[in-house]
Amino acid sequence: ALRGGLLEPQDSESREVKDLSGMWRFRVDHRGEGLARRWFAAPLPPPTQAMAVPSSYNELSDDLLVREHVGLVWYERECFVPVHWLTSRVVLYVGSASHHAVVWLNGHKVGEHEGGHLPFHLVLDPLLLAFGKANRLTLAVNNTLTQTTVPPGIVQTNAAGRRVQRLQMDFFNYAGIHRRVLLYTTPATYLEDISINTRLEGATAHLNVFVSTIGASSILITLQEAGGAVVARGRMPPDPRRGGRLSVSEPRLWWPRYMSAHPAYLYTVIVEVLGADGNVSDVYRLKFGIRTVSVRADSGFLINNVPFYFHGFGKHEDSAVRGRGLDLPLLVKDFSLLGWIHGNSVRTTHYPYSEDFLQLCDETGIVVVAEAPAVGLQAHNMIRETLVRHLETITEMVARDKNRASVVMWSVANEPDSEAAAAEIYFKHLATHTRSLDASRPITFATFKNAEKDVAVQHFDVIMLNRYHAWYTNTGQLDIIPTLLQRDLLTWRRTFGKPMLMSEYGAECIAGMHALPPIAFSEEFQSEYLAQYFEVFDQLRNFGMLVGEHVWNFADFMTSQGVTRALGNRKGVFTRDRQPKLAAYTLRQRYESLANST
Ligand code: GCB
Repeated sequence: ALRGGLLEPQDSESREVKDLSGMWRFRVDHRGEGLARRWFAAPLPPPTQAMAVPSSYNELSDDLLVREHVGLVWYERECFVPVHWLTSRVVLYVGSASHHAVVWLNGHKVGEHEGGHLPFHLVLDPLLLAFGKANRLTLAVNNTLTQTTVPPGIVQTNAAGRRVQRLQMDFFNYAGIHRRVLLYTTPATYLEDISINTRLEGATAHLNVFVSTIGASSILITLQEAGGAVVARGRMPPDPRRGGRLSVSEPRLWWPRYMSAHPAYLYTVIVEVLGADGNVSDVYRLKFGIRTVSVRADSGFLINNVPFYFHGFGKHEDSAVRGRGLDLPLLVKDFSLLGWIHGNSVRTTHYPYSEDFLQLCDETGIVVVAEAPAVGLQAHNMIRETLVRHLETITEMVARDKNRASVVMWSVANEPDSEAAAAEIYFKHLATHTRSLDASRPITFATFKNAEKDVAVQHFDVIMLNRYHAWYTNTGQLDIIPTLLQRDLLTWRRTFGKPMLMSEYGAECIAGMHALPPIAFSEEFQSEYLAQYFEVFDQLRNFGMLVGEHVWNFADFMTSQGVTRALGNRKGVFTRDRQPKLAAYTLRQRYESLANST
């Protein structure tokens, strides 16, 4: 279980960070022998190869058996630890290792973590560290998904005797070290975690600040404007339950883009932790946007008490060569395209995205529905063992992302079998747990089931619907979309009376294929397909029933092989290398007019 917080490592007066990204030594454990042969006890036995960290390893080899490997791979590198770190806590941060990782330092196991999309921090025992010398860091990373992992999958043995991973999700099971690996320090008296809740009362914002610290005598909190001016300051005792309060009159609010001429305003919260001697021991800075979120059945989704309409995308962390590896140029490109197309929101389908992604959302006013990595749960997966892991991954997601202004809603799952009897109690647990961690944000999950039979939606605040009328059924019959969609949405509305977000709709298009009249897989078809949904969206939006629309998908992405997937899923309005299809222009026109009408 998570202990302490998941504060992102940072440099400050009291902290140092060393980036271990780069080339590591790497070996695929084809025979599953590494653990028994104690590959961690000495440098990895040859043959090893160079491997880029961060990246997925799957697309970096010419060998199909590497791409489709199921099981362990090994990463190893040396790192120097400065002598002056002797007086600090030294912590290893791994941003994401898919799916399960075990870590050794100089041959000694220092920890492990399960879950491929959230970071873990391991405090390194000073007795195991060689200060002023080289240390050997070894990670064994396992990509196996089973019936009780989150997300679930099944491993089978094929006719050639090879293990193959069957997935319950429509994206490639990229694996490896996907985000940064860092060493960082904190002083012995330090900030472990911080949470800030915002309340708006007239023209005043009240920030309730809760911190957890180790060894502190008191804590100083300062709120700074972007320009550096101090607007509020307070001292609080080191009691994590009591918290302190900062009040700001006439604050500059964090607004989504298009809702204000100056969106995405961020203050800086500076936390200073004082030790027993009364001196400042630790300093940590948090960029923080002041905003509130609420949901009302009649008026929809409110940000700062003003109705907000989502127009954006489901996405993936996915690109050629790098797979799911953190790719800063790609992030910059994607945000440029989001701007070009006038999008204002993203759901982090189907797992938590990198801190870098969320930071850009905070800074540019892109609103986020943050999703847990629970995709494709079937009835037989909804058992205690899965639930424990599922709750834990939600705990970690909320711990990491709770202070993000851009994150306005938690999604606990995508397309579970929410008509199964087991889903009722299973999803009730998820809802109760998520609310207990964060009462300030609405909760949801994406359903692809029917209003009459869904037993899970009742426990949530917003209904997210994934719909593919005239694609997976009645393929090509564009004319049936308005009728079926309207009937469908009105049934959900009548049954639950909750705000709805169209969280997925879309059709495949192989860029460069054309057909007039429009038929499936052509640019014209995808474009026309999206347009068929717009009229119904507008009707329901005007009644406050629909709070947004997210196209599936922002860009083409890799999936496992199958006869319905030609080198992956082609529902992107951009290609995998981020060039626009015809549908991107259609969507741009709509999103621009939505942006102008807010
Ligand atoms: C869905 C899933 C998404 C798939 C998409 C599709 O409903 O949530 O992961 O990629 O449909 O294209 O079928």
